[in-house]
Amino acid sequence: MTTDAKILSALRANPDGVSGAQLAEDLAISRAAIWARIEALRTAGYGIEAAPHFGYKLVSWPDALHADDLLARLGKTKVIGRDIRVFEETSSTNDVVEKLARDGVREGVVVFAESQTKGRGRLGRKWMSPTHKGLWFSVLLRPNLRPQEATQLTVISATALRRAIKTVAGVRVEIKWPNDLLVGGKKVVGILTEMSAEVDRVRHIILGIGVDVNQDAAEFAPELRSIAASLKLAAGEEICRAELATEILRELDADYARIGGGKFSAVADEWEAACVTIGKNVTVHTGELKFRGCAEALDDDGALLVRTEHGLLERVIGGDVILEK
Ligand code: BT5
Repeated sequence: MTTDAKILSALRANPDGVSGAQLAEDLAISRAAIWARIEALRTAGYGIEAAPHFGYKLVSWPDALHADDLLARLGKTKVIGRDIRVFEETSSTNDVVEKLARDGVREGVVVFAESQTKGRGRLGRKWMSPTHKGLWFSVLLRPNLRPQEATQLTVISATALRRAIKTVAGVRVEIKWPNDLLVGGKKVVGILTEMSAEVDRVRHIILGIGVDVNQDAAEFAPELRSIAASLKLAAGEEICRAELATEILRELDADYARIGGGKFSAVADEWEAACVTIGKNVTVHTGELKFRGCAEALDDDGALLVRTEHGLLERVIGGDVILEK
């Protein structure tokens, strides 16, 4: 952890205040150095009061993502969030993480951007990422999985996001296979899983996650207004993005450990219970193929099992699934 993260962590752990002398001792640096870092944090928008007897006290924080703040809020995780980086603007956080992956950075690094100029969905679609309104981030993973098991990671992302959103925003979201979270039928989260693999082994996976957090209805592009929503619109109040971000990473880390521990089936059960796709008539588009059927269940590796109109059971591992009304 950096010095700033340690200071923020200590301030959060001591809501009544902590003295400069105590901070200096705990962090093994001078009081002057503590004072300099407190000034820098104030410049970054943190409201830190200095009271004669209680020392420093954190009274407010900016609506901005700050790597040190996220690390301090998150505390220790097994893998995901050991390293967090925040950019004010990038093309796509998936591209930034792809580069880190090629440079050999270890798994668990998370890259957030306050806005993306080339945020993308699947199949080259655009993902709107307005500044400071959502969580636009990507996670690098190097799981011990076969390529055909990669869908498991989209599945755990959905369950982790669902729990975190319930805890922080109090909003119950539904899952639509494979990568959407919906509120009242409108999309609030999209997940883009990109993989680099050999024939029988995943090299790395990049989980790209977009969460619409604090947009008002008018802030969505006209073409998205009937299909997209934000958590603020669903909850009726502004959501603290830093708090939501850290809760998501905490839950994701827990579910990732469940996969590593061979407990994917438990996650799959939770996923199925929250999934609006199961039991519905659907139209599936995969590449050139298009067929209709009934979504019956999730397979062991995360694939969707669809019983076609002709009675065949098809395993769907990608593409688009449209729910029939
Ligand atoms: C997705 O694709 O839903 C995956 C979105 C992943 C976005 C994250 S943000 C961080 C990381 N970096 C990236 O560059 N991407 C990831 P798909 O299922 O193809 O859905 C795309 C469609 O969703 C678009 O064609 C629009 O109709 C709609 N859409 C675009 N922006 C949206 C938004 N902000 N909220 C809801 N729907 C949106």
